Amino acid sequence: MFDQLSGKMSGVLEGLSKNGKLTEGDVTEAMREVRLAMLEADVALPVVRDFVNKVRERSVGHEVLESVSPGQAVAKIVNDALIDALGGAGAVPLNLAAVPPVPVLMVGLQGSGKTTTSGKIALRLSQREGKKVLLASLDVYRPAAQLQLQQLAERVNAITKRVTALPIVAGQSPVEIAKRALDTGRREGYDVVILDTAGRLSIDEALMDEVRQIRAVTNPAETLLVVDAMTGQDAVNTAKSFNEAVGITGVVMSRMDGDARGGAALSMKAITGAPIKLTGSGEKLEALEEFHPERVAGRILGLGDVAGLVERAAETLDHEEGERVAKKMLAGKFDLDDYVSQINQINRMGSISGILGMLPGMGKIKDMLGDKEIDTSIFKRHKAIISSMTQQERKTPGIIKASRKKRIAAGSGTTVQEVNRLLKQFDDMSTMMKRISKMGLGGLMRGMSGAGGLADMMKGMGKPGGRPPFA
Ligand SMILES: Nc1nc2c(ncn2[C@@H]2O[C@H](COP(=O)(O)OP(=O)(O)O)[C@@H](O)[C@H]2O)c(=O)[nH]1
Ligand SMILES: [Mg+2]
Repeated sequence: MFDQLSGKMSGVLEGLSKNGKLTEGDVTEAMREVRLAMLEADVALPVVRDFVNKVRERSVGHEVLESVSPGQAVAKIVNDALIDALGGAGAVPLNLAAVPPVPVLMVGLQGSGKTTTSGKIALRLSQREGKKVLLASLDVYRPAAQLQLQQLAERVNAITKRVTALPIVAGQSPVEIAKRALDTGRREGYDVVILDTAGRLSIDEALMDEVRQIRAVTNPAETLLVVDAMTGQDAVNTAKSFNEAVGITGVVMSRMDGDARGGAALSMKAITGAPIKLTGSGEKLEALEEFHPERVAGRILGLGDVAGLVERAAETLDHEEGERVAKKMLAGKFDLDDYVSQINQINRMGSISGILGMLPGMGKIKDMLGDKEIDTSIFKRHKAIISSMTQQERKTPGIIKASRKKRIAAGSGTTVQEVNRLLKQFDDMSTMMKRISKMGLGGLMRGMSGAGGLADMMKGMGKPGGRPPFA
């Protein structure tokens, strides 16, 4: 997700930062490239046009072009405009402020991921907020669909002990099931009732009618549309139709783990007015994330998503290890041993390409591997190289000079070039992390645009001996 766009956008901004001075012509040229990159990423045309105009307008003023580092000033404008397009700073949380049992209605086309997402949301609410959740399948067209939700509920319940599926009663209509779900929820003291509706292969009146009827009898606090990120513009058009026909309160974008180009995420808010609230990044129950526009913008511009990574690490690793890694990362102090520990945890944390995208400076390793299948053998080789180092070398890689490199390469069955590459990449990673840690986790969370955010970070990077921000 966003790989190609990210590569191009950071390339354009890097180009701008190289020049000390910028002319209006430079900005125009850069915006032409940004426009192409966004169109290639499948961003909707009106959104692209708006974005480019906005950035151009803000960039060609005197304050920007005559500033000390105009390239970085433009980069900040681009960052802000990306955050806007993605829905504005800060994740939009699920709204569960209603009298329990709070109904949450899941809608969308067939195969978009509604049932899976219902299970994921049940896990999240029961695990993090201690909510008691009832899952009800209103899909009466495919008998297997109700069983699918029942099995999901059992899997979630095995983890949190607070989730149940509404018993299946043959012959009931979706509206009848919805009423029964709310009655059961009330009687048995559930906090949330998730109503998983049937989809259709395409949008039709019958589907919309059914959703409208269910809405009318349940009055849901959230009507969440699940769309498949891989379908690009179609996802946006689907959302537009659903919003016009039945009204939605938020979008869940599934399959963010696929190689979608990212255009749907960038177009959703502008075209539909509905915020993306959650994203799905895999088939596992844990693969559900909040959507933080400022973090996504950071990833698109190659700044990495350290906040997201730290969060994910803290959730997935055992708690102590999570705290330890998070602290060291934020202190800009992690060493090669920590890198190995990261490698060891990567499988547990989810898709490798997802993690690589979150690590600042790791974009290059990803390019090296090509964008087909991420080949995990590189990590095995890195582990081999690091295991051939002494304790001291792992803590202070700076001491590894020519003769040590030869010894390490021989010991690990690799080459000096490979050792060099690992050290260089590790160095890139540490530099980037130190820089990001300067603004603090809080600053990062508040968004990369505010005071103490990207602007401050850029000041640091503009210092003599500093590196360009997007290198
Ligand atoms: N890779 C990936 N697969 C997903 C994701 N969400 C759902 N799926 C898969 O998509 C398929 C259809 O999902 P399902 O929940 O049954 O869709 P529904 O018809 O809308 O209820 C299933 O095989 C899911 O495992 C996701 O975020 N990533
Ligand atoms: Mg389903």
